[in-house]
Amino acid sequence: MKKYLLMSLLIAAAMLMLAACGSKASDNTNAGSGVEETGTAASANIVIKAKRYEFDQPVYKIKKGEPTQITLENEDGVHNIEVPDLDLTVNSGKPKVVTINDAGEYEFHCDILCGSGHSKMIGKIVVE
Ligand SMILES: [Cu+2]
Repeated sequence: MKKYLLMSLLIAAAMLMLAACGSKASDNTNAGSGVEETGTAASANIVIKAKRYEFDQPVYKIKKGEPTQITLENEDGVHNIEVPDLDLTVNSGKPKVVTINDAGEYEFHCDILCGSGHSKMIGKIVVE
């Protein structure tokens, strides 16, 4: 009887550990969102133009899995874009080539305190 109880405890503990590992693994994939910054040549590119206090488009589209150069141009003031869900920041004059492997909508914002309308500087990258 004692042996049976011990076995059940061991099995329960093993299941808990498996469950914990399983959720951790899926957290990691979400956090990374499959973005890779690559040194390879881009086969597509998008240009995001920023000025006080807006971006030139509400939505920018990127194809899933396609190396895409993201360029930020500041038309006035000093702005950048930060995409928290992709762990990605693009500064003016420093284009980045990224490959995003997970389709979805990724909100970005200006991450440089550029003035009174700073908090309105929000846009979206749609990956499909
Ligand atoms: Cu700003």
